[in-house]
Amino acid sequence: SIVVEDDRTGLSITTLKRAIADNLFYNQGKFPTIASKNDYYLALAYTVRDRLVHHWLNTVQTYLKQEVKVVCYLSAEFLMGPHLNNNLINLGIESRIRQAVEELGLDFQELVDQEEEPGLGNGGLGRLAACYLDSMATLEIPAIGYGIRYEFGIFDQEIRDGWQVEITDKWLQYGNPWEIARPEYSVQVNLGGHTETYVDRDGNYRVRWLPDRVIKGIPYDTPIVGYQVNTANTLRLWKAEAIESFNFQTFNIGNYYGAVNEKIYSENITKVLYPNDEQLQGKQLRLEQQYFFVSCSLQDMIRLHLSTGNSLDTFDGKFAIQLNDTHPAIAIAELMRLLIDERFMDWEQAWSITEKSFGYTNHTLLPEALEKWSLELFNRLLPRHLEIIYEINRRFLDRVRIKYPQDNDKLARLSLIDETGARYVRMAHLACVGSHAINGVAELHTHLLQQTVLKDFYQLFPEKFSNKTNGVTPRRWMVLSNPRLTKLICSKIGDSWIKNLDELRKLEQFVDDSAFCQQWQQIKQEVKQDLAIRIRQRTGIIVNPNSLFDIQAKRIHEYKRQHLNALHIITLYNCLKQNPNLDVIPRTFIFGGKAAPGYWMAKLMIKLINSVGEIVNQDPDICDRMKVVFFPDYNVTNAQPIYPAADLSEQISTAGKEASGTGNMKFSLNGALTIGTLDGANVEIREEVGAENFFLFGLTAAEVQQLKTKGYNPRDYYNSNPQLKAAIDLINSGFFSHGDTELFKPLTESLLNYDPYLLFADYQSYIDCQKKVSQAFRDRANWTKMSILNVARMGKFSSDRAIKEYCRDIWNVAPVPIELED
Ligand code: 26V
Repeated sequence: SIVVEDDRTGLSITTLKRAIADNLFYNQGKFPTIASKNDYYLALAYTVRDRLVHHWLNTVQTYLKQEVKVVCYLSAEFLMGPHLNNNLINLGIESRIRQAVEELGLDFQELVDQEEEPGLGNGGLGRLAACYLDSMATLEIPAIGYGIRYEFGIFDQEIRDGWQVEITDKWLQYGNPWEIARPEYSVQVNLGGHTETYVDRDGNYRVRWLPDRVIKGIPYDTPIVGYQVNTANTLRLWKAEAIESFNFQTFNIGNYYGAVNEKIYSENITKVLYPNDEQLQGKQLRLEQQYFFVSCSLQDMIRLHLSTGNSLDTFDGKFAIQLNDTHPAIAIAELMRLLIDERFMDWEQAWSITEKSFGYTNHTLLPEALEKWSLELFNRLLPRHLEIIYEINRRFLDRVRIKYPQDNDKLARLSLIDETGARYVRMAHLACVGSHAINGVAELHTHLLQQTVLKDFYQLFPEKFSNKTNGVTPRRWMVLSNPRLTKLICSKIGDSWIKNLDELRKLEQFVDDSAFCQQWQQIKQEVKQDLAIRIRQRTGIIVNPNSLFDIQAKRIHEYKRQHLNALHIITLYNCLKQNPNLDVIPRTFIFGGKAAPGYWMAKLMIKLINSVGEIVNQDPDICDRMKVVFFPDYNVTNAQPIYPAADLSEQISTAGKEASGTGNMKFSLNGALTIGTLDGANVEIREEVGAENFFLFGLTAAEVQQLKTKGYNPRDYYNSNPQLKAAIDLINSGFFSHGDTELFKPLTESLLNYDPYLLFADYQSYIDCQKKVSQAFRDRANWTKMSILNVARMGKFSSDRAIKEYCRDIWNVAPVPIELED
């Protein structure tokens, strides 16, 4: 029989081949003979996009028609990673596409590798937003991700002479096939100027804002396809541009270049992502970015809401707005302004709607990471918002005063304005007061939040607080990144675990099945071989795939303690030098991660790791027993083959400092065992996989607190621990730095004199625990068993579970299945 398939939607191999050729010719404007790899990638990407457009448009139409409640996830970062492969998996068309591409005589992987990943995030927080979008689409939850379309995402990292070098991330330079600009939904955003009061026709006092800058926000939409469902939600990112009319005045008096300059200034707002672990205080452009995307997004919600004929009275019933940290917290003042100044609602009603609409997720306890903006800057940029914040604060403190009469310290601690020195707006306080729900991202973190940074708020409104332990999407972090293990698991327990990760428990019945264990170990071996090849390509270092792959991959930060890992490496090296015939388990130490460009200590940590590697890797006494690798440019693309190759996952932050961690989940889900402290989600991972399948070391958060209170002297540990002393002394001797005894002094001196993250206090416990790891790895059969049990018990850490909890406890939203018409 004859089947006529539409070249835009058909899925037969013949149609797919024709569609790719068609897109190459008509979209790329190339004959096959002169087409580049990237041309072919783009032709393929458009072919895949064509096949999801009907999902996407039907989803949007269904939400509008049924007037459903929509989750609006406000985040300054979305670390999406490459789209092509993910879309293929979620659409379930990977094998057909692969076949079509191969029949065209092309290398599928080579085309996939062409995609520049959208690195619009720093690390955990941005990647969490991406996992949550995947889960919301898969669970058929109506959702829009709102954020910033940075022209330059997180910098690319190169390592030169052991140092990090930052390279501009020009991810858009060859075009982005996954986005569609929607200039017809552009909005205007005001900045600067002043406010004035006026009396309206009914005799009411009103305020208007007379800004001195107006910027246009243009939305760019990217579809977010759910796994094996018809839902395709939207990620809507805003780009800043100049409005044409604003500087007509300048234009007319002949200052053409002045007007063009204005345009350049306006477009600066969405130019570049800030590294979030750098001091951001006082960075005006950062506050402009935050306000810009928040105002665009809220105006967009109001437009959507009114377009279906609704009144703003019902706004909170139709939108659940989640604040991903305090970066978008200005939304609370902005929604108030939009409702009161622009829609003439009264304060009480506007406040009631605002409170019911917002939820706030906190992602860090580090005091230096809590956002605050000086009143001077705030007033200069957002004069009306400052007035609104003062009014929110006045009403809030009045309530506090009634509850705690004559407790001025309490009032000062709770105030939205920090007046302890120079005055600041405290964004976390604004978020707490303006939201009906506040959550931390792991049980320990939520507990510490309630006992420390948000203690007074917890006492005031305990009912607002809850925990939502983070999760990761098994689609990207297992199915896509570890196809071999996915296939093995599916062969045993089917594939429903991909949507219901708790079903991984069924793997427990196979831990004593020796054939299965053999296969499991075999796969780990193959994946390690693949990574070994990549390591050789990227660094020139040859590693032994039979060695224990010990991996720490995450942003470089003192609290994450990559330098503690380095101290272990140096200690092991010293042991081998003293005792050359020592029978040790060969290890490959692999690091990956970027340091914020202005964070000198983190950059020095990278240099230290590379310097130690340089010595260890070429020392003939060490032979094949130790290798140290710094894998450059750790990002989503590079992370995908790293997690599956780990035997050991390093999660060694100082207890109480890592809010949750999500890399810890990705490693364990892929069969790595964890060496870790009782920090963040490590605590819950250990609970789930069982203490006997987890390598625990170090002080607890409470012990850290006690030790600091009592007075911590790192030098005592140095003086009384010969191994530790030897490691530090070796660094200071210039042994790893071509005789330069000064290079690492800032690092060693900081440890000896302050050691704010208690490396020395945890050192011995870590070294002892690493010995146990090595011992355990000798018994490969048992190690494999532990690996299988880790995977089998990771169900809790699916982002699907996390999203279901947000839906139930915070958002009050339900799934909306999408039917495909036409
Ligand atoms: C910001 C700053 C700014 C000032 C200097 C120090 C510093 C350190 C960290 C940060 C990041 C704060 C927000 C953040 O990215 N938190 C991460 O969120 C992840 C998702 O919930 C979580 O897994 C990580 O543990 C947490 O660090």
